[in-house]
Amino acid sequence: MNIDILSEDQLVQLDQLISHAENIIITCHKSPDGDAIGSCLGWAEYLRSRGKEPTVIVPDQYPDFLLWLPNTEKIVRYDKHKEKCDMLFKIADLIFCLDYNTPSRVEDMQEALVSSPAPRVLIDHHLNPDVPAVLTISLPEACSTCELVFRIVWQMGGFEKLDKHFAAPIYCGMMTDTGGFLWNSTRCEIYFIIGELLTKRIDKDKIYRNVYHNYSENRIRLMGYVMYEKLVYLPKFNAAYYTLTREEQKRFNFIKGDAEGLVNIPQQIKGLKLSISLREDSDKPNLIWVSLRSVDDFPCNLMAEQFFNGGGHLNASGGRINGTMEEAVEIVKKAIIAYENKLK
Ligand SMILES: [Mn+2]
Repeated sequence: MNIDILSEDQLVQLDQLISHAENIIITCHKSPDGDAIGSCLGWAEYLRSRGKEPTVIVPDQYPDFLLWLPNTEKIVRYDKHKEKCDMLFKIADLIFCLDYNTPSRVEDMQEALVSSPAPRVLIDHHLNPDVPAVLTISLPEACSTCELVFRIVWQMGGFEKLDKHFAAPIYCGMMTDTGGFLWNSTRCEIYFIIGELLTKRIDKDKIYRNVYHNYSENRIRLMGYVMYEKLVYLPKFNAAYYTLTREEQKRFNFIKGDAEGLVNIPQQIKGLKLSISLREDSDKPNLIWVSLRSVDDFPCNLMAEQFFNGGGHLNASGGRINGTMEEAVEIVKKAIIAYENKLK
């Protein structure tokens, strides 16, 4: 299968940029996810196989469920080591920008990134790439930046001498950006790549467990409680919502991230189009966080803008309400009625 993405000129240019560079930095966006971290680690591994010693610099903390990835201990956090990182950006002679399309996505690291004299190379799959770079490798149809990193390494002939230290992070990023190959993952190139990654003896089932089977007992019980006691299902509107108060969060020893993904669960109800979560802030009174999920063409983002001081993507949005939970529930009911035609 031909999975080449670079033109002959780009291939030569990238090869020469790497060959001539001594101080290479690899960066990704703020709040790095599996694809951001995976692509940085995979690309670093490739550069090491070419005798380079790149530094992976990330703007801030990445999730615990990625800690098992090989070489995470080598990652430098900008928020923790600003001075050291600023110095590295000054002496850098090549910077890779992975998994983001515009400099503002690195937030506090932006100044260091754009003022560095080093040429930048962008490798990304978001729409409208806008990072000043000598080489922009952008392919929005790719499932992940990890897919792009693989295809570049493959085309450069570097895959053969790499091992699972490359394959594991690349697989991990492809998996997390597709929700475990549940969405945006129907292109056959993806499975060609997975087939090749498996030859490096990664345990894909274990990678899945490391990332997704990572809950505390409390979180599992909270999930059961919310779905059994708190979910309000409105079959006439193909919608559902639930509330989660501060008291309840305390009862289940709620920690940051425990509510993550809860709002997706009601979507497993047959025919459901809209799921809404209302969660009281764990500290601030009268602040309710709203999450919305939808399927097909139901515009969560418009509803979030109109009713919840928020916005987002077509099928996944968020917002906030300043008020009590009772008031928030009333707003949700109004919003559902306002969108009745689109829900039925
Ligand atoms: Mn990505």
